[in-house]
Amino acid sequence: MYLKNCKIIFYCLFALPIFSKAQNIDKISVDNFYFRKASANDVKWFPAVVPGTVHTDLLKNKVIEDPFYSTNEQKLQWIEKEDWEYKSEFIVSDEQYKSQHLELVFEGLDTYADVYVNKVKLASTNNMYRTWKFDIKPLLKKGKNELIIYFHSAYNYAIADVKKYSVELPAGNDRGEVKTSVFTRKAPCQYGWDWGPRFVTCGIWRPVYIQAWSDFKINDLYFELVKLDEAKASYNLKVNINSTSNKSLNYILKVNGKELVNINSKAKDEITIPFNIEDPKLWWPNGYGESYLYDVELEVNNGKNSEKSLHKLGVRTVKLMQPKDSIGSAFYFEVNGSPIFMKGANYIPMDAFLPSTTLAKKDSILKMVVSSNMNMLRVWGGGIYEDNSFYDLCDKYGILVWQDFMFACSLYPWDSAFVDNVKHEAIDNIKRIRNHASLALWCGNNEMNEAWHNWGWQKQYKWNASDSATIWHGYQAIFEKLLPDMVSLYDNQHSYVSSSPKIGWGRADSYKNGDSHYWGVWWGMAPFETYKTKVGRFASEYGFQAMPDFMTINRFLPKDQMNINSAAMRSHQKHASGFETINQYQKWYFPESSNLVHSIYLSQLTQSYGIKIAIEAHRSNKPYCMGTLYWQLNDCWPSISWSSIDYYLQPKALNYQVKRSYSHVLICAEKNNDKLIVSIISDKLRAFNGKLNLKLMNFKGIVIWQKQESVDVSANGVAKIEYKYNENFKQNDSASTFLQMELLEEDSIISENNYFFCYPKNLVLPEAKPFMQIEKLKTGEYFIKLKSKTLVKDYCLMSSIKGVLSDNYFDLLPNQEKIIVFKTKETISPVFESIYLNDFKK
Ligand code: BMA
Repeated sequence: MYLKNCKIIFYCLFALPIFSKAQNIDKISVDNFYFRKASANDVKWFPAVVPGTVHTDLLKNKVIEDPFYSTNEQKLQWIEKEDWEYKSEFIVSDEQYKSQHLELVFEGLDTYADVYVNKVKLASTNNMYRTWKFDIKPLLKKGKNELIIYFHSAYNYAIADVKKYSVELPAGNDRGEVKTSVFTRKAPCQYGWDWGPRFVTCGIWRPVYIQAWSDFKINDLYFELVKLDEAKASYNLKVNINSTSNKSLNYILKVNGKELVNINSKAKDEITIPFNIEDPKLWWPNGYGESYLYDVELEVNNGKNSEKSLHKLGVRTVKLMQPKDSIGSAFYFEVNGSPIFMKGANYIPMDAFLPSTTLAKKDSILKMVVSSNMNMLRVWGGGIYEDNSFYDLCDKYGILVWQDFMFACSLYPWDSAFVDNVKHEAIDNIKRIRNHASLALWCGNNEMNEAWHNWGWQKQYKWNASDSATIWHGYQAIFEKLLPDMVSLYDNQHSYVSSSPKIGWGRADSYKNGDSHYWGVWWGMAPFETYKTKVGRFASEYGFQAMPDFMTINRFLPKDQMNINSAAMRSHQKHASGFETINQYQKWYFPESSNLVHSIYLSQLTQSYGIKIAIEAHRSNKPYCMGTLYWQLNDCWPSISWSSIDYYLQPKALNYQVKRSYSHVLICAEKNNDKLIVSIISDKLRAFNGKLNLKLMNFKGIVIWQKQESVDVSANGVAKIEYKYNENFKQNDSASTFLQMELLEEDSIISENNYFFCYPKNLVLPEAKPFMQIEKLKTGEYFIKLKSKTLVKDYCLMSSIKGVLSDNYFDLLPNQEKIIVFKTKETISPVFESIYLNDFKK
C-alpha cells in the first residue's frame, strides 16, 4: 500500500510535467497605458484605462465633468475635433523573444489610428469593427518596448473623404456640421441618434495583447452541422491553422470531456475534422426547453507544444423561412424543425462609451430579457457587432440573435477602398459570431432600402438620374452582393436578408411580405388601435417613448431643472417633438399629469398600454404574424426614449407588461363589432386542454357575469372563443366593469389578463385605500402584501432604496391578496410610496 502511494506521488510530481506539453501561445499583456492630447506635445501624460475611450479617460482624470450629467454633452464636443495619443511600455522576456512570431493583436481600435512600435510606424487603421493583427517580431527587442497609438480626430479625418464625393450622402441622425459618419466605419450612433448623445470618441476599445508562438497557431474554427436527427448530430469541424513547420500536428477533439477524434495531419492552413455527437441533447430558445451547451475542446499539438481552443456548442438548427402564400410572403424562424414565434426587442449599445459596459451589467440585462419571456433580440445596425461575452450569454440563456451588419438609416460610399474595408469587417465578424447557438440571422442594414424608396431623398438631395443610378448601384454592391456572398462563404448555415424591413410602413405590401417596421403609431401619430390592423408577417420594429424612472432622472438632472421644459431635461430627449408626442397620446388615453412624478408614471403607462395592444395583435394573428420585436430594449445613456429598461437598468412599466404579454401562453380579449373575442395563444409545442375562467365584475369585486369553459388548444396554435357582446356585456356600464380572464392547465393558472371596456381615462375608479404590509424575510428579501376592497388600477410602488420588484404597474384586483417580492443589496429598510390611477381626477 505504502509503495503504491509512493508510486502515485512520484507520478504526480515528476512524470506529469514530463509528459504534459507546454502552451504554444504565450500572451504578453500590454497595459499601463498613458494618454494625452496630441496637439500639445509638452502636456503631461495621464494614466489611461484600456480597453476604454478618450472621454472616459478624461473623466477619470477629472479633466472633464460627467458627460451624461445635465447639459454637459454640449460642452464636450471639442473632444472629437482633437487628435489623441496613447502609449504603453511592455516587456518581452528572453524566452518570449525566441518565439518565431510575436503578433500584436488589437481586438478593436476606434478608429483612425497610426500604430508605432519602438518609434517605427507599423500601420494605419480605419475600421473600429475589425480585428487588427501584425507580426511585430522584427520591430521588437528583448526587454522594454514601446507602443504608441495616434488617434486622428475621426470627424476631421473623414472630411476629406466627404469632399471626394460629388453627391451628399444622407445621414439624418448625424448631428455634425459636416455629415462624416457614413464615411467612417465606426458606430453610427456615436454621431448622435434620436435616443442618443453625440460623442464621437476614440480609443483602444477592445483588448490589446501580443501573442508569442512558433510553428503553428489555430486561426479560427467553424462548426458546420451536416446532419441532425434524434440519433446523432454530424459536424464537420473546419480548422483554419497556420502551420509553418513540415512536421505533422496532432488534433484531439473532446466533447464533454470524451475524446471523439485523435488524428494526425500535415495540413498547412485548413483541415476538416468530421465528428458525431450521439443522442444529441438539443439547444432550445428560452421557453422551449433547456438551452443545452456541449463543452468542446480542440487540442492541437506537435508533441512538444500544444494549443487548446474551448467552445460551447449548442446543437440546433435555425432557419429563416420565407414561403410565398396567397397573401404575400411569410417570414418566420424554424428552430429544430418547429416554427417558433419570436418575442423580443431591438437592442442598442448599452453605453455611449462602449467599453464601459461591464460583464455583470450585460448579464443583468440578459437575465431581465429572460425573465420577460423573450426569445430573440435584434442587434440593431446603428451600433456595434457585440462583444463575444454578449453572444456567450445569449447562448447560455436561450436568446436568439438577429444580427444586423452595422449600417443604418443612411447611404454609404461605394469606392473600392470603402467596399474592401467592409469586406474585411464582414469576414472578421462573421467568423467571430457564426459558431454561437444564439445566432439566428444576418441582416444587411436597418431601413436603408425603405429609406431609398420612401424617404424622399432623391428630391431632398437633388440627385439627377445618373447620381441615383450610381448610388443605388453602390447600395446593391454591398447589400445585395458583397455581404450575402461573405455570409454564404463563411457561414452557410445562417440566412441573410439585405435590409430590415424590405418595404416601408407607408405601403400596403409592408403588411403582406417579410418583416415590417410599423411606425404609424408615434411617427405617424396614429392611435394605438391602429396596431390591430397594421399587422405584418413579422413585426421587427414598432415602439413608443416613455420617461425613465425618477431615480434615473435624479441622477442626470440638477435640482433646479426638475421639469420637462428645462434645458437639461430637453437635452436628454433627442427626438425633436418627443415630449409633445408623449403628451398627445397620454391625453388620448390617460388623465393629465400635474407634476414630474405623475408625468413619469403616466408616460410609462401610456407606453405600456400601447405596446400591450401591439403585442396582443401580433400574437393573436399567429401564424400570419410570427414575431414581435419592439423598439427598443435598452438605453446607451440616461434618456427619455423608447426603451423598456433604462440606462441604470431600472425597468419601466413596459418591462413588467412585456413579461405578462410575452408569457408562453397568452390570454387576451378584443371587441369586434357585436362580439367579444377571447384568444388563447399558445407557444407550447404540444396540444393541451385548458380551463377558461371568465368573470365580469365591477370595481368593488361584485361578479355580474361569469363563465367557465373547457378549451382545446392545438400545438403552437391559437384558440378563439366568441361571445355575443350585447347579450353578455352591453347592459353593464363599460366605465365601471372589467373582464377578468384566467386560463388553467391542470389546476394551475398559466395565463391571466384583464380586459377593460373603455380607455383608462374614462374609467370611473372608486377611491382606493389599499392595505400594505411589509415583512422582511430571513433571506433579506421583503414581502410586500397588498390587498384592497376595490380595484386599484395600475398600481405603482416606488421604493426609497435601490432594489428589484417582482412585479409593478399591475392591477390589484378587489379582495385578492397580492404578494410582491423586493430584493435589495442595501441594508437600510425600504419605504414604499404608491401611485395608482384611482387617485387621478378625470
Ligand atoms: C427605428 C430605428 C432607429 C430609431 C427608431 C426610433 O426605425 O431603426 O433608427 O431610433 O426608429 O425613431
